[in-house]
Amino acid sequence: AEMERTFIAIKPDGVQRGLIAEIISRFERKGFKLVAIKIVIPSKDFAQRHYHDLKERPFFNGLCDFLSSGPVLAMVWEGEGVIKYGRKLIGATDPQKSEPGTIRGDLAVVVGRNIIHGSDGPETAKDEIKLWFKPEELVTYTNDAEKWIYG
Ligand code: YYY
Ligand code: MG
Repeated sequence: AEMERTFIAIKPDGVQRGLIAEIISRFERKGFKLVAIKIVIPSKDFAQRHYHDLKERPFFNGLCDFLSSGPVLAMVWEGEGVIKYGRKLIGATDPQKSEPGTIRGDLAVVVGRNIIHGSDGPETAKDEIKLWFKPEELVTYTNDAEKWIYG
């Protein structure tokens, strides 16, 4: 299997709304493997670094204020195709456009409170994992279910 890792974060709205278990469950049931997890309140400076690609956008300041407004559940998930498929599980950025069955489609209503972040490609996944986690926080292990998930 061609294993990849992606950075997934439940934003302060998802944490406050009690959606941690619901969201983790969707990645876990799919067959992806959790290799890092922690809860943190990011500083505004850290939020700006996380969203640096968006610094010219009009919503950048509000977005960074929001991300640093409370606890964020930061995770790394591993699996074949997890970067792209993780984005599929999450759904479109604007929950008004996310399909039912996706995390944002089922659980969020407006773009400014869309409850979850997921890396959008291999390069950002690498950068975001490095920003949020120390190498020793990533756990490499074999899950016995893998032979049933991948054959
Ligand atoms: O990767 P994703 O989270 O789906 O969207 P991005 O285009 O990277 O934007 C990051 C974040 O910014 C988005 O999840 C909500 C917020 N945002 C916004 O508040 N208003 C917009 N018009 C676009 C994005
Ligand atoms: Mg993005």
